Amino acid sequence: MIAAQQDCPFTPVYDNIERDDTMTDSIRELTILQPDDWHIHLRDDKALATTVAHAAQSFNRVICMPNLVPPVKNVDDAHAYRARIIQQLQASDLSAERKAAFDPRMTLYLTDNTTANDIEMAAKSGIVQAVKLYPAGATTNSADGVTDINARVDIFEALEKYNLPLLLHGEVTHDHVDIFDREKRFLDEVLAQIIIKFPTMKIVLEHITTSDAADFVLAQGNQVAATITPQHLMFNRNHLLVGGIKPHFYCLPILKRESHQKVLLDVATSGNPKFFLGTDSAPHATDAKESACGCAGCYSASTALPLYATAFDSVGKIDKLEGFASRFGAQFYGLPVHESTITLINTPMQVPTDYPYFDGSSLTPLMAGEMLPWSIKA
Ligand code: OTD
Ligand code: ZN
Ligand code: ZN
Repeated sequence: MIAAQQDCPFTPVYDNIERDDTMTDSIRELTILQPDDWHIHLRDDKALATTVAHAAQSFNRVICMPNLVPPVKNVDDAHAYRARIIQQLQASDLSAERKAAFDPRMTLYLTDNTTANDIEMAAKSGIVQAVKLYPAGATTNSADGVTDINARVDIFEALEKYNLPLLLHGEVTHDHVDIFDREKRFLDEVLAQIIIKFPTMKIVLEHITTSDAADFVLAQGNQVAATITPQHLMFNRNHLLVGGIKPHFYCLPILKRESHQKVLLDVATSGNPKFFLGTDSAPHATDAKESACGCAGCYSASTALPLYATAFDSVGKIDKLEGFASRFGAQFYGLPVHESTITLINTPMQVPTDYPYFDGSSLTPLMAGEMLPWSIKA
């Protein structure tokens, strides 16, 4: 099915970025502290057989998004979901060392019915790392999200009190707002006011896609940070739309214009600890993406580090990868960095064209079949 790419003019990502070779040419290997993924969708049940093994290959901690059907709404749901993930981890053929290192951290899905008591229980649970706010209808499985954010002040008070971070899908969802403007409108119309009212609440603006979001985060105190995905560092809306619609680049928030991509690369590689790794790896079966109404989400769990390394190297900043991937997120969440390491090597790898998924379906990863200049050293 993906054969369409052969007919589709495809620009290798690093061709559209001005390359600065001055510092990377001498570096052939890069050993960094073991990284964490602060935003991932592992899904549930049979999907976990694929996604957990892929994530646990490279990441120690992963923050598991709660947009299951039904969502993870309270601490009991979170315990049960974590147990299903661990069961799949144990059943995988990963090494004993990787199994011991993998630590899925849970999130609660904030709804109109979440109570302050739910937040208190979450903060004391030891497994819930944060609470996720989806404006209702913003992305996949967000129908149970919050319909009126300003009506949830009791929850924000509880988050502040218990120092539990609020993770935001930062887009407004009104039908009349252009899809390319939805992130900026959320910052201006919603988030700015929330921050004024709750100045000490820890907030992560997830998967930022615009220079507006980068500037917004830079203008706030240290309690506000952002994650950035590999696709938003490597691609822009031309990759999605020029020469044919490429459904495997379709995710939400949607890819923006190249000027935004460049700013995201700038801040991600700047060494500023407000910006850290969150893949937003979001699996959908290949036929659900290659469809007249294709699902949103890019799958990157298995090749995330080579993807990020490629993006950082494309601007001569591979030396900034360790902070972004392995230090800044832990720092924000108040967790220790890991002692183990992982080595990337400047040896090309081919991204698999697909992976087996559940019930005979397949999963097409981001950049399926393409060559990446960086790989993980065996
Ligand atoms: N974006 N797809 C999904 C989630 C994310 O907004 C997100 O976090 C998904 O499939 O769960 C997507 O495009
Ligand atoms: Zn989101
Ligand atoms: Zn997500």
